[in-house]
Amino acid sequence: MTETDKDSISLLGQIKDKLIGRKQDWSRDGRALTGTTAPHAQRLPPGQRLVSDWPVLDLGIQPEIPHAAFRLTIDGEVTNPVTLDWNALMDLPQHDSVSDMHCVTTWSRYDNHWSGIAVATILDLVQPHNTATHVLFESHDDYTTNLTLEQFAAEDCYLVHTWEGKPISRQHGGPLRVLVPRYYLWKSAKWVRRITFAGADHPGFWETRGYNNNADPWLEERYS
Ligand SMILES: Nc1nc2c(c(=O)[nH]1)N[C@H]1C(S)=C(S)[C@@H](COP(=O)(O)O)O[C@H]1N2
Ligand SMILES: [Mo]
Repeated sequence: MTETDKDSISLLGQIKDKLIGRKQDWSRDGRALTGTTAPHAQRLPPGQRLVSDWPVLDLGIQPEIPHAAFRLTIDGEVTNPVTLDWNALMDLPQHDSVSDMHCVTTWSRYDNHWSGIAVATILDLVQPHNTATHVLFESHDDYTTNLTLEQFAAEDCYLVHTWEGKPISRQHGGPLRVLVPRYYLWKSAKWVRRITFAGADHPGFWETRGYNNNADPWLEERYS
């Protein structure tokens, strides 16, 4: 092991200690509890700073998916598995919404205007079995992320194609991305191609690389 390796390992240890320490402080003064009892009483989650631009974060691949080639498969523990092309997706009821985004790299962006398909519409369409407890998302860059069905079924979750009145750009996951605004943005898959309902949890790309499985910004669930 080189000195640099040792330095970075002890640095990680310090960060981890600091994070654990902070969480312990919060749980002592009860602040962590606001995440479940009054989630949005404080609009800016702890440790976040407001930005007015929209940063781009991904694995370095930004797949291009023309509408003609677009397919979204929704399968797993459901009564009606479907593969939707772009027209089928657009034929579903469309909804507008406004929500904030919170990225684990500490930026937050308020009042984003979206259009897309409500998760409730998707649930109506595919009819998850009552054995379904979790959802796995797969994207065209092979990124994956996971949620509980309860997290995904929240009323502010959408499959979105439009941001501020314009098609979501390729760099931000267009033509279609997932939007799960009450969790850190790594839970919102860009370029989504498959949504699988399951009876067990399947941790995704970041969740198997040290990120927190639950990812609630108000509980500062950044790392595992
Ligand atoms: N397909 C895919 N989705 C992804 C990612 C990715 O690398 N690939 N990165 C995640 C992370 S870590 C973040 S912070 C957000 C960033 O979204 P943005 O680039 O539109 O800001 O996308 C999430 N969804
Ligand atoms: Mo991220």
